[in-house]
Amino acid sequence: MTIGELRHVALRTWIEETASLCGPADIRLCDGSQAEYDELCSRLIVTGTFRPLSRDKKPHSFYACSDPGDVARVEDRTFICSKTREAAGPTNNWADPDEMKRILRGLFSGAMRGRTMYVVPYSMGPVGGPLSKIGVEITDSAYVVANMHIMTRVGNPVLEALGDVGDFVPCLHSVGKPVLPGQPNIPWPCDADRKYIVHFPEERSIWSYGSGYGGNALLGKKCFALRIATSMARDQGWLAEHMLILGITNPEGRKKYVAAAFPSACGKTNLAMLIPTIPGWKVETVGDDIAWMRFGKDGRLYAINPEAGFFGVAPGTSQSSNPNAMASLARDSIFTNCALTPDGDVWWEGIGTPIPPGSLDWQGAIYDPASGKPAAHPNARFTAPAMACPCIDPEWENPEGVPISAILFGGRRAGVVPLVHEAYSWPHGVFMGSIVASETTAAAAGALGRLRRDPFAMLPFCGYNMGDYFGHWLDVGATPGAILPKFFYVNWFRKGKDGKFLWPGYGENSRILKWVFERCDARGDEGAVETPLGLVPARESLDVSGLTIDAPVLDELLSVDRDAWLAELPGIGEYYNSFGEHLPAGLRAELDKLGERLGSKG
Ligand code: GTP
Ligand code: SPV
Ligand code: MN
Repeated sequence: MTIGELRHVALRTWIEETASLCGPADIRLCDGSQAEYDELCSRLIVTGTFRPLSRDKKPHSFYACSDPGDVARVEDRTFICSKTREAAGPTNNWADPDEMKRILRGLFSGAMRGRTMYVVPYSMGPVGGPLSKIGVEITDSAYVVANMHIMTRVGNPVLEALGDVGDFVPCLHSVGKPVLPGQPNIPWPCDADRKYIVHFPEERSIWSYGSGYGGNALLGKKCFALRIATSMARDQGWLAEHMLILGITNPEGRKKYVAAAFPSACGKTNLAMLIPTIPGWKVETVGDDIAWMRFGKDGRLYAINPEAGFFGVAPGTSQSSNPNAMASLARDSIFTNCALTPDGDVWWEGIGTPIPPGSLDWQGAIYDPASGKPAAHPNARFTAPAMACPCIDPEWENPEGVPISAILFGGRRAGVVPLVHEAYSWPHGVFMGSIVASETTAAAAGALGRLRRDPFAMLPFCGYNMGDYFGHWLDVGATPGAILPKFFYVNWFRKGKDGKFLWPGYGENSRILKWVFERCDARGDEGAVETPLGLVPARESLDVSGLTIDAPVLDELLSVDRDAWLAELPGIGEYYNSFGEHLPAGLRAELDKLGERLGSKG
């Protein structure tokens, strides 16, 4: 189909206006076919963006190195341009929408000269499903289109579902590097010093300029499925969350679904694909990064994974830590900022084997182990099809979603937060989510290991005032007739005095999932012990059979440090004050209750 043949007038008009603004050499409407994907990959080999990996090692897969100035999400260049600053709230960068449009029009003017402008219709969620939504990304990056092919459902079926008048989110993207006459094309074009990742929540549109990397450029992911979707979800009474979704089956064959919100690079992909170390239990993956949830007719909360692939952290992924991820990326995948071995395979720190001599680092230079630098960038990523995951859940593409029994929050926290605790109520769970604090990771540009509040793991992803977002969660819990999931807060990252993790993590996290599973069926505080923070496992209810862990270590992991929590209270109070009148009274009340349970004098 050509652009002129498109029957959707608003879509055709937007494409034509964008083309006249950006001035591309040609326009291509993507059909989503395998032939199109293969052709894109061939083009990317010509520009030096892709190097094919060895057919014996990783069939039909490619290695890409980014510009060193374009390696992660850029939170300080990400904007929520609602009409008022207040609507964006204190946690987002705000700019006046008219002023921002003026800046963006200037940047996009002629930005695609000498390039192909790709028009990519895509669906977040199974095409045509009741919870699914359509976006159209216009981009001048073939790398982005190839990744969108894996990460979302793209092409003709989406256009059909869109029909003549359907709603879509316009997502405009340019790497900001026109190819001028006589200039060679470069492998990773970008405008590293002038990035703008901009959202217009009222208009429900996205403009992204200057970056070709991950969440900055694959606009279906964080920009649409979280920032724009949160604002849709608030208006329409559902939830768009930075959560994995997994199914867990007990030895009797009973199954429950669990969603979990952990900040970027804090273990969602690993938990979603976990292989239980406890006999007879099974975990299956619905999604590893994003959940869209709404109540079903039976009153339960149903979740879909809006994505179709995994954009996973490569370093630390190995046959022993996450064999299911290793199988997912065994073929048909794209690897960005990994190292390349002389025999045409990829490598990264923590893959489990030493780096072969003569490997290239993430910049394509011969790797020198004596340099002390990592060979793969810490935010190196694989883009792999979800379908290829050996433990993909049979229901993962059910357009109605799967019923959620428990919601987990978590973060990277060396101290203070116990291995697991359960909320006393829905408002208490919302309180827990609101105070999540985590050490920053390489997933975003900026300082590493800095402790910050990352409420609901949504700090960089909430498209409106975070105080109102907390209120929306409280409202959802008050839905008449709702059968509510239970809330838990986990921390795999508590460290001992020696600086080492106290908990082995990964597959051993199944022990915590088992307790969560059993708590969902339990009456009252069966299997649990009350603490000021919430319910922690009664020692005999946490299955540690076959695990070598010293009793004092387990005590420390499950302990609630009253003094440390008393010391946290003023900081939480100040943090809450930053939301002003947007902080729901119900959360202030939960903070007061925590203070009372801790025995604080006020
Ligand atoms: P995003 O894709 O950025 O949203 O990240 P994610 O939340 O999916 O994180 P992922 O599962 O990719 O894990 C990130 C890092 O945490 C990797 O280096 C993992 O090896 C490490 N990790 C994951 N689970 C555990 C765990 O249970 N214990 C410890 N110590 N590390 C873990
Ligand atoms: C994250 O940072 O949470 C990611 C990677 O999942 S990105 O798609 O780049 O946002
Ligand atoms: Mn993520």
